[in-house]
Amino acid sequence: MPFQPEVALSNVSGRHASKRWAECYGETNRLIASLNADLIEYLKDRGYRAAFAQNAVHLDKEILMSCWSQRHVAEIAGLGRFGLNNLLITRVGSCGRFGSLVTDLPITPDVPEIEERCLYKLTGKCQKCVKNCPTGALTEDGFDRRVCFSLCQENERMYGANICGKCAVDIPCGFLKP
Ligand code: B12
Repeated sequence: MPFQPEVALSNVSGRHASKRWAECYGETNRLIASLNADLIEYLKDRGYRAAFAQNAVHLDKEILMSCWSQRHVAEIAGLGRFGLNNLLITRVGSCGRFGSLVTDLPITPDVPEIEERCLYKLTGKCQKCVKNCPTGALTEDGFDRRVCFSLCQENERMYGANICGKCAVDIPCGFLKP
């Protein structure tokens, strides 16, 4: 689910996230849950089993990981490739969010994509996401989830949402034309 470009634009400047970006975190969480509920009902009405991972939005605050990775599910489902920003870049970009569910509906599986979309991975240049990161959590060598989390917590104290998103906005792969 891509964000609207104006939501991304609101989050470009400053160390902290914009209020709009923070509001959209809650809005998209609710949207993902309601889309999942509708899809599950649709599939069940047609005789298939379906469910979503209840713990998918929760993270274990010790290890800062969830037991369900939406990004890995999306990668396996052929929706995109990981960028230097550590986000999955789909055909419409990396400034968006994912939801998923499991079902026994027989579907021909898609295959993971092979082509890179990250300019840095393609050309060795760009690194705009690294430059945008206010904490240095994101570097050419990788991503430090604890450092990222510390700024997400600053935003949580301001807005009640554990977010940041500077690595997803004002970058060439934020929004792509399919
Ligand atoms: C815990 C968590 C965080 C923590 C830790 C982040 C981290 N990356 O570790 C904190 C709070 C710091 C955080 C920050 C952010 N998060 Co967050 N977060 C999650 C959450 C709840 C769980 C992630 C998790 O633990 N997964 C399990 C581990 C094992 O997998 P992983 O984190 O996906 O990490 C793997 C990838 O980096 C992958 N990887 C990297 N390169 C490659 C290359 C290949 C080929 C492969 C196969 C894998 C791979 O390997 C990593 C380790 O195994 C997910 C929702 C979910 N349930 O998936 C959202 C989620 C990952 N977050 C998301 C977002 C948008 C953000 C933020 C932008 C904050 C914001 N909303 O403003 C930042 C971005 C940080 C970043 N650049 O990664 C989105 C990502 C969307 C996207 N386009 O990729 C998700 C999927 C939420 C959603 N429903 O859409 N987040």
